[in-house]
Parts: sequence; C-alpha cells; structure tokens
Amino acid sequence: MKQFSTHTFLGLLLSGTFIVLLSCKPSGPKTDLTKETIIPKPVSVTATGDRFSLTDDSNIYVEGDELKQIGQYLANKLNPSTGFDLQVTAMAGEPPSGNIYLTTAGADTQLGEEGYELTITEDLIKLSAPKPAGLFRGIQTIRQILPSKIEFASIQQGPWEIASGTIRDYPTYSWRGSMLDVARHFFSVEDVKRYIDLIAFYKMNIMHLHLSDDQGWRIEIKSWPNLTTIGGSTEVGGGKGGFYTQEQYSDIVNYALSQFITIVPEIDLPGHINSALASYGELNGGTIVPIEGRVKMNMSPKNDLGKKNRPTELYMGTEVGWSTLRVEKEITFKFVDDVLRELAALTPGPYLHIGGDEAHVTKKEDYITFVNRFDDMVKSYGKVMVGWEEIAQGEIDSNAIVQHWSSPKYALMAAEKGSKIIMSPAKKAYLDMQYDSTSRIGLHWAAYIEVDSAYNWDPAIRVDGIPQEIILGVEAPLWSETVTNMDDIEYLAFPRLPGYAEIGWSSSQGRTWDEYKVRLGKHGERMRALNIDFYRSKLVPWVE
Ligand code: TNX
Repeated sequence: MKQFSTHTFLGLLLSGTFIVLLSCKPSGPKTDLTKETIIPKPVSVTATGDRFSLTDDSNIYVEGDELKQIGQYLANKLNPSTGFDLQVTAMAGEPPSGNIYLTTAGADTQLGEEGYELTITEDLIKLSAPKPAGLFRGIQTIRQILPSKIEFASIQQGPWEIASGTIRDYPTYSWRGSMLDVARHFFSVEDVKRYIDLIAFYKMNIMHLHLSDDQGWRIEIKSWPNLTTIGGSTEVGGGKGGFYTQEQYSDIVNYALSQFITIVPEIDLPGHINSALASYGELNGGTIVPIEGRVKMNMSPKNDLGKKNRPTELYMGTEVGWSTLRVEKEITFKFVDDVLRELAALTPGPYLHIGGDEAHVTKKEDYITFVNRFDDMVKSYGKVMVGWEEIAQGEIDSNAIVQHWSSPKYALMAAEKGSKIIMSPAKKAYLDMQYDSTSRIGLHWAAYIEVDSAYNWDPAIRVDGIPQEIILGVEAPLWSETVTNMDDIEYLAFPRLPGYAEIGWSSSQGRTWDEYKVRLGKHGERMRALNIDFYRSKLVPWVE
C-alpha cells in the first residue's frame, strides 16, 4: 500500500515535471511538416520528423547564374526579419549542409510550368523545379512554413526552423489571377507593385489591369496624347486621377514578370469609353438613344453624349453602360488600332483584353462588328484576345478567351465556339462586393460575399454544360468605384483572395470550408506581419 502510494507520488511528480518541461519548450520547434499551414494547399506533404535550422551561417545556392535573381528574391524576403545576411551563390551540385539550394537540374518534368518539389532534411532545404517559375512558387511555400514573423520588415527573434519532409506541388489551373480597376480610381505604381507582391505570396500568376473606363484613361498612348492629359485627369468622385507613362507601365510589367506574373492589360471597348470621347471629339458620335430592352442598369442622364464630333464632358459618377464608340466613324478603328499597337508593343505577355462588357447602348450588329475587328487587330499584333463574356456574341474562335462574370448563356456560347473560359462569377469572385451589409466600402449588386461564400464554389461545375477542360482558371476582379487607397484594396481583397488562389491552385477533391477556415485563421499572423489591413471576419478562427 505504502509502496503503491510512493509510486503514485513518483508518477505524479514525473508527469508534472513532464508537463512543466512541455510548456517550457521554446515555441517554434516544429517537426511535423504536415501540420504546417500552407495556402494554397499543396498536392502532397510528407513529414520525416526532423527539422532544418536557418542560421547566421546559412546561404542560398542556385544552380546556374540565371537563377540568381530568384535566389536574391528569397534572400530579400528572409534577411530583414532574421537579421541574417544570406548570400546568393551560383554553383553546380548540392551545397554543404545548413544551406538552401534552388535548382532546375534533373527536376521532374511532370511538375510542369509552375510545379516544384521541396525536400527538407536536417542538413538542407532543396527546392527543385523544371522551370524557374516553379522555383518562385516553391519559395512562397518556404516562406509559409517558416514562423509567421519571417514576414515582418524588422528584425525578429528566432529560432528559424522548418520541419523536415517533402512537398510535391503543382497547380490545377494555369490562370490564377486578380484584376485591379485603376480607372474608376487611380492607384500609384507603388500600390500596384504591393498588390503584385501580395498575390504572388498566394501563387497567383495573372494580374489584369483595367486601364480605361468612362471615368479615366490610365495608360499613355503616344499617338493619342489627350487620352491621358484630358481623359486621365479625373476619377470617380472628382479626384485628380492620374495615369501611367509608358515607362511606368513597363516598370510594372517587368516587376510582375520578375515574380512570374503576367500583366493582362485591358482597354474597355466599345462601351465604357467616355474618357476617350471626352479627350477626342472626333470619336464622339453624339447623343445615344438607349435600345429598348437592352438597357439593364439604371441609365444615367449622362447617356446624352452631347453634340456629335464634340468632346463629351469628363465623367465622375458610377453609372455603367451609357457610352459607346461608333462603327460608322472610320476614325474609331484607327484609334483602336493605334491603342492596341502601342499596348501590344509594351506588353511581353500574350494577352490583350478588349473589355466588351455592358455595351448597352451599342447596337447588337455593331457590337459584333466591333468584336470581330478588334479580334483581327489583336491577332495582327501577335496577341490573344481576352474579353468579358459578352464577346461570345462575336465571331470568335478557339484563340479567344472569354471571361465569365454573369451569364451562363454567354459562357455556353463561348464553349460552343471553342473558346477558353476564365471564371469570375460576380456572385462568388467579385472582390468589390461587400462582405455583409455593414462593410465600410464595396457594392452589393451581385451579392454580399462573406469569406465562406467566396471559398465555397468550384469553377469546374459553376456553369452547367461547361467542361473543365476549357476552363483556364479563376480570376477575382476588384472594381474600384468605392475603393480609393491601398487600405481599401487590402480590406476587400483580404482575406478572400487567398481563397481564390486556393480554388485556382489546389484540387477541389475534399476541399471544405471547415478545414480551410482553420488554415486561413492561422494566416492571420502572416497577414498581420505583412501589414495587410484585412477584414477580420467572424467566421474565421483568427490566430494573431
Ligand atoms: C460590372 S462586371 C462591371 C463593372 C463595374 C462592376 C461593379 C463587368 C464586366 N462590368 O463596370 O465596375 O460591375 O461591380
């Protein structure tokens, strides 16, 4: 009896000590890679139970000079918070232990354009991918399996440990993007670059810039200078607007390219065109009479475009669908051709987006003529035409890409013509929709989109009759009628954007909101470290 109680006492003492030891364990040392929070969720993760420590002695080795830039990108992400001075060195073969190694040599080509394999042992972090883009995507995973404080801009306390194991990963869809409307409100080059940084963190690869609309023309066109000097001079609400010089646009394009993100420039035609009509009277066909039954949105008194051949007034309101180019004016086609030629020359990516949405005051037959001629022009400059879903009415073919936002009818029409489809259903994927009726900015004409609703859909089965093979991917547009600064952008884009990134990258098999919301909650720390002004949805169990 006595002995028994001594045992019990010892047992209690031991387990007590164990509990104390456990709780004294420094926070951080994680050895189970499968427990890490990665968004978008990788294809497969295997843990091996050890850990790699990044230290002051660590460096980054890359296989070949052409990978140095990617290595430097990683160093730039890791140096500020660790306070280390990771150096990037090109060399052949595996480096000594304690380092990070990026290589394309001998990588599994099955991983495709953007896939990668990450192998972490006690000795080495090895990231291998058949293409540099895959290394870049894999680096985002490395960032996400380091402690959250790695994202701070100032020095933080280590240790900087990563659980060992293997991650094999590649995307489901090749088009994973977001659109920023810089026309309704103008955003600086710095803002656009920050947005690019943020979407890159979630492995997106497309940045669509909505460069013109009724309220503003935002890209310098040298052959038509008034477009920016006049058409770029204001914005919704009457602010001073702005525009990108061709040099600034190229700077954005190159910045995106360095993160393996393609800029898709959009000039919205033949509607949403008042900023051009206000810049050049010769483009203005005069008063528009809305066509019965085709004017869906509440029409503005502004649909009076004033006198023919006279510039219209600049517009600072938010109505849509009231302006149009005129087919009968041959100068119209010279204008569009000049714009597309200059834009194509500035754009290394394969796409030109010609808008095509909500041309409510363009006659249907004229609209079709426009789409056909725009398609010819885009092709003549060696580019692929992208347009909002309404372009499916034109004589488009399998080269064209149709961006679905509202009507299943147009999506089906596009499918019948063999075109590819980008999924941007407004009820699910519009970043400018409010979360709920209390959201401080945003619209709600399509829906209120809480974070769960934004995540809970599958592009492959969104529109009946559209097979997955013709779906290029997912894009989340951020229209900016109510968005005036970077905080506003962040508040609407986050935390919904990581969900769209996951829908585009990860398999839909077994995807559930209940599992995702826990991962998203843990990303609260990362978003805070990145200084993102995100919406703290009550539906998410935030860890901050
Ligand atoms: C519809 S969706 C538009 C935009 C507006 C947006 C506001 C589409 C292709 N056009 O012109 O900014 O709604 O949510």
